[in-house]
Amino acid sequence: MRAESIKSSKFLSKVLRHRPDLIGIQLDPNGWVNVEELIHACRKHGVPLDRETLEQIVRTNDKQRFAFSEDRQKIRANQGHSVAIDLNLDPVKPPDLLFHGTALRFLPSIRKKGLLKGNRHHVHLSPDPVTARRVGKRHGTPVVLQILSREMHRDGYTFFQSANGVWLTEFVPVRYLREN
Ligand code: HQG
Repeated sequence: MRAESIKSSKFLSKVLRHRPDLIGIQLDPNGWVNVEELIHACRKHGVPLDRETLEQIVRTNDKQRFAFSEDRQKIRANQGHSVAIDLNLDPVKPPDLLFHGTALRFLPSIRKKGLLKGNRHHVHLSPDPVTARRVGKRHGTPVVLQILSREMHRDGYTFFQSANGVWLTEFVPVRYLREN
């Protein structure tokens, strides 16, 4: 992706997940915004976006962070929101194990409190340890935790999977965490 597209992509993440107000737009209850409205608002705020660049960002984004609606009139972020929207995801049975990448410095607190969702809507879990390590690295020295997702599911915890393959759940209590 070109540097300019990466910059626009980061800006889009911010606007579509956390700060639609930055460019004076509102997300609908399911997180969608009209594409033309988004482009217009971005331009008005000095971000030179056009339909072609947006299509390219959605298509080539390394983690498939964004999706168009079926009629391609609307766009939303696939996960990671802090604003109150409902992605309308259906509960899915998770695999036996999932993974969570975090930083070493968070471990003492995680050992005490479990995995908390913080500002986001869910705790984000990865399908494999390699992906989890990459996620953890964003915060410092990475550590990968195993999540006993089969047991959690059996005990009544609900899991969702975002359109780009990230596993989501409300909270992971300490008893379902393994450190090796
Ligand atoms: C940690 C990226 C202390 C948690 C990624 C994490 C993901 C605790 C940090 C998505 C804790 C929150 C989300 C506790 C959890 N005490 N720390 N009890 N419980 N934490 O960024 O999972 O590139 O909000 O381990 O790939 O790192 O943005 O969550 O380290 O899918 O598309 O608190 O963001 O995707 O950090 O990442 P974050 P995350 P994008």
